[in-house]
Amino acid sequence: MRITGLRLHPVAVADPPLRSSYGLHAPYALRTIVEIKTTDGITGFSETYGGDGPLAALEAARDRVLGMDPFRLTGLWQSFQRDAGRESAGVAGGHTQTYLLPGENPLDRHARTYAAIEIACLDAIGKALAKPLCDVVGGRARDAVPFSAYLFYKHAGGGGLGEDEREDEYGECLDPVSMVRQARQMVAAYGFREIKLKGGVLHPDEEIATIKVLREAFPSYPLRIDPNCAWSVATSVHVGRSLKDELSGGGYLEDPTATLEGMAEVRAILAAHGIEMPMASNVAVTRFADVPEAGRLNAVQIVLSDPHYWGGIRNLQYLAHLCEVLGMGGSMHSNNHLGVSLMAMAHAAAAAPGINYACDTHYPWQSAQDEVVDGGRIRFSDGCVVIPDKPGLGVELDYDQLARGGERYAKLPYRKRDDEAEMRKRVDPNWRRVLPRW
Ligand code: GKR
Ligand code: MG
Repeated sequence: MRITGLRLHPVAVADPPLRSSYGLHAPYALRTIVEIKTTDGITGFSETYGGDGPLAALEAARDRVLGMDPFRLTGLWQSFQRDAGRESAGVAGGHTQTYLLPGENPLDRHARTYAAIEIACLDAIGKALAKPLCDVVGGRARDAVPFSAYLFYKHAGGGGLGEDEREDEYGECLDPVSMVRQARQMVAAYGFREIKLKGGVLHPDEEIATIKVLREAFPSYPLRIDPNCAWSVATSVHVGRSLKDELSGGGYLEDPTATLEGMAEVRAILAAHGIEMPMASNVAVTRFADVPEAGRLNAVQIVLSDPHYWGGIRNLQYLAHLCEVLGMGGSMHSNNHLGVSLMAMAHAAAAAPGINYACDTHYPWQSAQDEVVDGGRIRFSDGCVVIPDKPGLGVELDYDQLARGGERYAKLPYRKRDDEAEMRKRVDPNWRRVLPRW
């Protein structure tokens, strides 16, 4: 089998005005749907970050993808690794780069591009062998993958612009009470059994109060909070001490502060107060080399993997295994995404036994109007995505929907996610991302 065609479909997906320490989500998130064709007449799909940067990187890979045998993934990975190696000397700032938005970090640019090709190849291989993708990469550890309810503080609005403005399903949520309403609504719709709150938006005491009311409303649910490094070490310790009971029992404190050293300090101070707080990260740990270092410093106990920027599904399996070897847990990070990406995440987690926490997903924030998967939105059953008994990822594309996504994309004036600019435009003209903010 050889790859004979590579098609890249940029799409725009309506997104509500969600807040984080990065700023504010724009009315549309950008994604790219990748399609490969093979000599056997098989089409493989994947979904990755959107906008000019990811598109140009994929376009630049066209020559090495065309003619390639989709089974020969190791060679492709090595060629991207060589590119990354050549560039690394020129990338200034090392780890400081990781505080950029996921999908914008130059350090994992090649891993992201490779991942988009790898997943499409694995989808094609699954179709060629008539096997689900997770079984092609060694077999599944689970048939159903649990996801968590990913709560966001948000302004009023459902995303989209003008005539394309969407219904505001969850309403404005800028205080603890409305957040409980959001959680109840999302749990009722999807059956999630774990909850993650995106923090770093309101004063930390308001966010502490939010977790406390969520605990009252969901007494048995593991709870997590992730302010994306918005807090100093002292504030992180304050939050950890205030929420020592609420975040125990399967929950965790995710990226409260910047750098592995900062995370290690928070963990050590909390331990000195008798609090064994599990710390998770998708910001301080973004490369394989970070994982042993995070263990050595005792900075991170749970690594959030992500096939989109950790170099695809097989690298995610290696990562989950490395975490197990080092005595760490595994979870999964998410950005805005459609069903192709959700299925890739589900297959990856199914085939990686070390992913032992419910995965994140932004999926509830997107709507059926934007879904490009044939047959519409992926369904959840009791908070899980069940691995379908279908080859590859188990989904086909709806090309009319894809074309609509492309039309929305063509009309947009921006080609890059910029939450800071959006925040200045819609909420506060003087807003800047400051770390730590509190
Ligand atoms: O969508 O604003 C967001 C999130 O903050 C996202 O960009 C993060 O990458 O979900 C992510 C996280 O866990 O850090
Ligand atoms: Mg995070």
